[in-house]
Amino acid sequence: MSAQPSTPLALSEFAFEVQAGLATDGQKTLPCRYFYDEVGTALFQAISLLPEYGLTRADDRVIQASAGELADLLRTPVSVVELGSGTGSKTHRILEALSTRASVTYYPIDVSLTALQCCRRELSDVAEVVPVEASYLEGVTRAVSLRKPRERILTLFLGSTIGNFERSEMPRFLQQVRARLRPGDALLLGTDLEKAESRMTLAYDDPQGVTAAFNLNLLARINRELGGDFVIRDFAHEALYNRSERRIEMHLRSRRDQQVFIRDAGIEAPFRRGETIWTESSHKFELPEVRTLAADSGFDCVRQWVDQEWPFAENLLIAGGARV
Ligand code: AVJ
Repeated sequence: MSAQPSTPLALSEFAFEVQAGLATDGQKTLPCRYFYDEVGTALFQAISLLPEYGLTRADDRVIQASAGELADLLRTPVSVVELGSGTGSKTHRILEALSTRASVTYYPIDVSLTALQCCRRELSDVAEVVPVEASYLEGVTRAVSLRKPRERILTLFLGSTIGNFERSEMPRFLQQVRARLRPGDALLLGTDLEKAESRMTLAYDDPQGVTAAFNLNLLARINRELGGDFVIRDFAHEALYNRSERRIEMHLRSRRDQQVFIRDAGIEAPFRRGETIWTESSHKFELPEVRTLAADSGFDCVRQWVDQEWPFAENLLIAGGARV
């Protein structure tokens, strides 16, 4: 009602999504992929070091422990395609395990050139790194078009990023990945598992406030890039566990009645005290559910490796039901 979308010029994708998410009478939302500007990427790296956020370390441990077996299961020469440009020890260990057989080509896919450059620096000692600056699905299309004869593709989708999708969108996304692969190609999928509620909520609301800073940075980014006038201290970070949907939801709650003007999105957004912007969902999984998700997407889940300290699974999916 009171928010007035006006589009004198073509809006950037960011401006368009901010307008769509905030100029509504219903639940306000912002897409979580906009967390990751330079500040947000640094804050996420800090989150992954917090004692309360065990997810990244668990992902890393399972990969260190399973990379050898993974390489044995895949046997034939492999090119690795990663959704998101992995850095550091996770991807390094996988490439290293695979490269004992034959030289490996590695295609990191990311929309951030900085992330891709960083990734090339860290991984070119174990693989030929071919960065692909594109969205995930476009990137997969491009990478598989460069496949050599008799070569198998291993796609990596780590860190439980799949958990940020709506549950109903997960099979659709994985089907689209599957459609670009051949029978016998593989997808290694990282999924955070459901655990005690207090552990989950603390992981997304750490006492040092790093996750709060990560969440609030989205408003600061709108101020920086779109000429917004958010007063950051007038919003509070919140993380709650939605039991029926089995997901952590992050919100930014308005501390008072206020109006926020965002120049480049062409809106003046009204907030009631207590109203929230829903910024992220992180779905949690059960092991059988991942096997069903795989089957619904045209994959066979042939192996699940689980971390005992922080329940997290690495799932090996094979396209088209072909045997490994
Ligand atoms: C990187 C998407 C897996 O959802 O747990 C961390 C992002 N959000 N703390 C997650 C995140 C809040 C993270 N992923």
